[in-house]
Formats: sequence, structure tokens, C-alpha cells
Amino acid sequence: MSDEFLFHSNSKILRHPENPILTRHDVPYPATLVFNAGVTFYSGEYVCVFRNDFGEWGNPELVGTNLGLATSSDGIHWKVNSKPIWTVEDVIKDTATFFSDFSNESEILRAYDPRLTVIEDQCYMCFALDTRHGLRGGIARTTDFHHFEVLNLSTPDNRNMVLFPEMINGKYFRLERPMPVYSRQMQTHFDIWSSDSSDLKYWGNHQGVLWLEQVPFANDKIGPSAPPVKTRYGWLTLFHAVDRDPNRGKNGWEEIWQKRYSVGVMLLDLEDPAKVIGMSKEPLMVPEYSYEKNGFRNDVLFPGGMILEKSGEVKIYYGAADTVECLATADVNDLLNLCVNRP
Ligand code: BMA
Repeated sequence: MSDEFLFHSNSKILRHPENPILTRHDVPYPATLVFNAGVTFYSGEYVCVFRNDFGEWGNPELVGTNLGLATSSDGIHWKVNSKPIWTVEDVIKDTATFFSDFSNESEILRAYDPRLTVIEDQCYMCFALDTRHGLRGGIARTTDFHHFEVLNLSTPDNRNMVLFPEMINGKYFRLERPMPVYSRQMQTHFDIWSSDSSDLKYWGNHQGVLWLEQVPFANDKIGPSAPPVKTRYGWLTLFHAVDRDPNRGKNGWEEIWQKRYSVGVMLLDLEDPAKVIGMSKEPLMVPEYSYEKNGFRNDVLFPGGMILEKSGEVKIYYGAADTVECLATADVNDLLNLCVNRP
């Protein structure tokens, strides 16, 4: 990481005064850590699919994970569905065809970190899937947020997938984050990649998009965060950027947590989205508020949703401290103006 780098959020970012906007207290079933939501606008309302890690408050050994649904008319105040919408049992059932060789229910441990993208009136949910044989990234299609048709699961180790909201040159396009532990010297030097598909099931044409070394405020790994939004200048998108400090010790509920998750912003070419045409050399957001600095894992910002309103306001939804869900806003022109440098 460069020494001259100043670690604070950009002044154009506004945290919502009601943060956190969704917590375990809003959820009418066992819920402990409510965070890392995918948020989009679908069928006339804001839709939020959030991750719920449940267990005992303060105990780092969580019991399980499910996905919950919340809807809203203003994108700030939420009505949470009475039951989780994707439990581990649901995930096992809906991914059964991908595991025909095993037919072993215990192969799947949990699905988490949903990201939502609407393409031609259909909603797609990217998710991470922990299995006993590696971390996989998946894509499911839904129209009602209760039934999910799983279209694709990657090979291990890959996750943090985000879909673009339209086809580009006749192909669906996604960003993703493989974890190449053999070839990157350090076990955590991970980068942002892309791939495309004709049908959302078969993905290929993998290309590197942004390397860790190109981000001055990261020394550990980077990854896609909220699905990109279209502007006339390019695809505007956020990424998470992780710096690790070996001097950090007890930091949250676990014995050791040495990482900090900040947020970067970049602009991708409209016709060739594997090409970064601009990136802010400084972070867009860094953990600063108590709800971002203190929780299960301190100092974590993990955006999973970005909505461009007609007014030009951009809503950024992010998990904070792996504990609660928050909202920040910015003007789209301010975000574009930050993406002036090439990485
Ligand atoms: C990442 C993912 C996220 C999490 C983050 C910080 O690797 O597991 O779900 O928010 O770590 O703990």
C-alpha cells in the first residue's frame, strides 16, 4: 500500500442519518448478523435480499446462515418477510442437479452474500456457496423471491459475482473473483475478473479486469461488490478493497481479525466492460462510523447494491462490520468525476 495514501471516505459520500437501516431487530425470526444485502428496484418497489447469520450475540461460532427478504417503498424503511426465503434446505433442493454425483446433502454448507440484478423484467441473484469441496459462485433466477431456479455454479474457488443489467454485444456479462492460491505468491492476493455467456448457464471468455496491485489502498485482495449501473460515460461500479495489517489483533468477536474492507469506485467501458477506463486512486468509503468500526468483524464495508435514481442520486447499500445493513448516497456526477485516472 502506498504510504502517502489518506484513509478517509470521500466527502461526496453521505451516510444516511438513519443508519443502520436494517438490523436483527427488524427480523421476526432468529437473526443475529443481518448484512451484505443485494438490493434492487423490481416490480414497483425496492427489494432487499439480506444475509442472516444466526446464533448467539457476541459468540463468533454462528449456528447457520439463511437469506431473508425485505421490501420498501422508499429504499430506506423496510418490511421484512415473516420467514427466511432461502434456507440451507432450500439451497440443497434448488441446486440438486449440480450435485448428482454426490447426492450428499452435507456437501452444501450455506449460501450467502446475494447480489440482485434485473435483466428484462427478470431478477437474477448471484450468491456465494460454501461447499465441502470449495467456495463456488452461483446465479439463480426468480420472479417472486420465493422460488429460485439455479442456472449456474462455478468451479471452486470463485465468488463475488455480479451481473450487468443488460446484454452487451449479444452476451450476458459478469464480474467475478477467483482465488488463485497457487499462483499469486501470497494466499490472499486476489483480483477482479470477468466472463460472458450467451445463456447465463455456460460462462467463458475469462479476462482479468483489475489487479490488486493497481489499487493503492489495498494490499490483500479486491473483489466486485454492487452490480454495475449504466451511465453515458461507462459502467459505474464499486469494488471492495482489503488491506491487512499484521499488527491488528483482537478486533471484533473473533480472536484475530487483521483486515479492513474499504470501497473503491471505477468506470468500465460500455462496449468492452472488461476494460477499466477510470478508477479513483483513493477509496470512496472507508470504515469510520461506530456501526462500521464495531461488530462481528470490525472495520468492514461490503456493498452489495447500487441504484441509480432518475434524480441522479446513487443509493449504495452496504453491510457494515458484518453485522448490520447500511445506506449511503452520492450524486452520480460526483462518482463519475472521481473515475478520472486510469488504474
Ligand atoms: C469476505 C466475505 C464477506 C465478508 C467479508 C468480511 O471474504 O466472507 O461475506 O463480509 O469477508 O468478513
